[in-house]
Amino acid sequence: MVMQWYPGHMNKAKNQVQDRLKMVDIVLEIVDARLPFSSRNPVLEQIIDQKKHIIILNKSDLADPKRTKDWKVNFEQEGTKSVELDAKHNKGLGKLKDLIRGELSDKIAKYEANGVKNYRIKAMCIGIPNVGKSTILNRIVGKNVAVTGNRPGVTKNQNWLKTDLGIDLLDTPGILWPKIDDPKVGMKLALSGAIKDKIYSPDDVAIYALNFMETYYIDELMDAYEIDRTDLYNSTTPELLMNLTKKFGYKDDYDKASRKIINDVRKLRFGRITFDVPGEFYEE
Ligand SMILES: Nc1nc2c(ncn2[C@@H]2O[C@H](COP(=O)(O)OP(=O)(O)OP(=O)(O)O)[C@@H](O)[C@H]2O)c(=O)[nH]1
Ligand SMILES: [Mg+2]
Repeated sequence: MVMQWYPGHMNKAKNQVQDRLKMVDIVLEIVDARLPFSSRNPVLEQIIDQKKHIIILNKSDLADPKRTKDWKVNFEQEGTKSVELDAKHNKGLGKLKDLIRGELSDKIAKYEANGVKNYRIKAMCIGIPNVGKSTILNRIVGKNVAVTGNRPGVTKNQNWLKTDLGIDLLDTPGILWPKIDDPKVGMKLALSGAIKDKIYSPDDVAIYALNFMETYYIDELMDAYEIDRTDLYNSTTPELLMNLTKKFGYKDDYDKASRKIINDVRKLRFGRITFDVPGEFYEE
């Protein structure tokens, strides 16, 4: 399943990011902590390459804490500072603010040495849809000024938000890249909620999720759906989906069962799962 789209507004949004880049002092790249690799937009990465930037691993409340630590080390080794955040429950905000101020300390010192008063630092928030960009900015501002929602494509335009930290924050619409070549990346994006539900086929995504859990979170999978180990070993993943569909009482409605499984993943029925495994992307 190769997912392909390029709605006009995504193209426009990308150009807008490029335009604004000259004006800002720092870029805050927001990724989903459940998929810190797959939720990075390679097109945006290219654009921001030359700019000071940090990575925010948001939705860390949904991700596997051990893997989040591994990813932070991984980014650090690549030369990019990162911080984990749970914007929903407002956890990690202090560290984020310290990191932003720390990264901009040269700039701030320069303003102060030159006697510039009332200076404004400008930060731009970028990332794929639904990773929590607007929620994070609301947290930094301290009130709900940006519109948020649990679906991709909520923010339609760039908006400047003022904070009393002397920082102006630019909220931007989530941007996906034109063509997702790696089917696994597509599955993970669908699972996380970055892609509109009508674009992907739920059984492909559910089978991907079941297969991933069979490999990395087998106990959690068996517990949640009361699956016997022997049954699990004796069936292929598509067979497992068929068996579960019956077990849920959905007869042969695999779509309905698949949507339930996807929902269960999102609602932590199997605990906190991270779908990107550090190292997996560098093997040849
Ligand atoms: N569990 C959890 N949910 C979060 C977190 N941050 C944001 N959310 C939820 O994720 C959904 C999307 O948040 P938004 O802030 O609208 O995301 P966005 O990146 O601005 O999305 P677009 O504007 O569509 O690109 C909302 O339902 C938020 O409540 C978090 O740290 N943890
Ligand atoms: Mg938004």
